[in-house]
Amino acid sequence: MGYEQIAVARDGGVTTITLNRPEKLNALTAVMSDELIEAFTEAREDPEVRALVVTGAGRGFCAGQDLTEFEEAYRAGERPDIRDHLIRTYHRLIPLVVETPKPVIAAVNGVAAGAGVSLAAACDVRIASDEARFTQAFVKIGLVPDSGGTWLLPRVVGYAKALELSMTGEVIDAATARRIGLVNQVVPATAFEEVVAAYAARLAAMPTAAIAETQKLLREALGVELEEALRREAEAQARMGQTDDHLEGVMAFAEKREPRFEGR
Ligand code: LHQ
Repeated sequence: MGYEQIAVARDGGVTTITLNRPEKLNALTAVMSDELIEAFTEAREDPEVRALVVTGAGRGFCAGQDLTEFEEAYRAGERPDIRDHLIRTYHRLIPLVVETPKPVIAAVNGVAAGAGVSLAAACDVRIASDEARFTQAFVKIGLVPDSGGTWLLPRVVGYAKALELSMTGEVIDAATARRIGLVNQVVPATAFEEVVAAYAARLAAMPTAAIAETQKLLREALGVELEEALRREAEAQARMGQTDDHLEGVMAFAEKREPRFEGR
């Protein structure tokens, strides 16, 4: 389908979803949320898609909720219930990103604020341009972190840092984000697209069935006892042991050649 506020492109097994409101630093509207949900759903269901990249057009990654969507109502003296908006947008989008059974890379090209940080944190890997900045901006407008911010950020940077960033709304640069583990790597802006493309292609060539199971196991292991984690690992491993990719991996090792994985 044609999109208004995002762009979707395919290159081999990699789908790139670009937030496309550069003049507003890709602030999230209800329309953009719906389009992201549609694009993620399609990519999830398409067996040819083996890795995803989420990025922003222009100088921003995502400035969070488009505040003008609320401004008009506030000026008119209305106080719309934010909960309804959250349920209709982020409560559908964020779990969909987290649970996508394929590697999802946030290519954070520029500033990420509020729900933009949540969107990046919902991805599996974050690669930042050295021009990226991050702010848990919610507190600056008298709000609590939403869009999964209370759940995602502590899992990425730990409780203490998540709480500090959420209480201060401090803007941190890419190097600081790397130091606290908010991003996996920082790349000079001039090499950014090339590095992201190579990283995505590398992930797309991996045994993607095993990656899907790995994502789920790690995510769920944070909430279960060791015994239960061991049981789930064994169950998943029994399934993976039956895949063509497992056989191919072992054969390639024995034959001293590169494996050719097909995701099954
Ligand atoms: C924007 C935005 C934006 C609209 C930049 N909206 N236009 C959920 C439900 C309900 C309510 C509220 O929240 C939520 C979840 C959330 O995400 S809350 C957090 C919402 N986001 C923010 O509070 C961030 C607001 N933006 C900023 O603090 C700055 O723009 C950052 C730090 C992101 C970037 O600063 P600069 O690089 O100096 O850029 P800028 O401020 O000049 O922005 C460029 C343009 O983008 C500008 O428009 P203009 O027409 O004046 O050129 C901004 O108004 C627009 N823009 N963020 N969220």
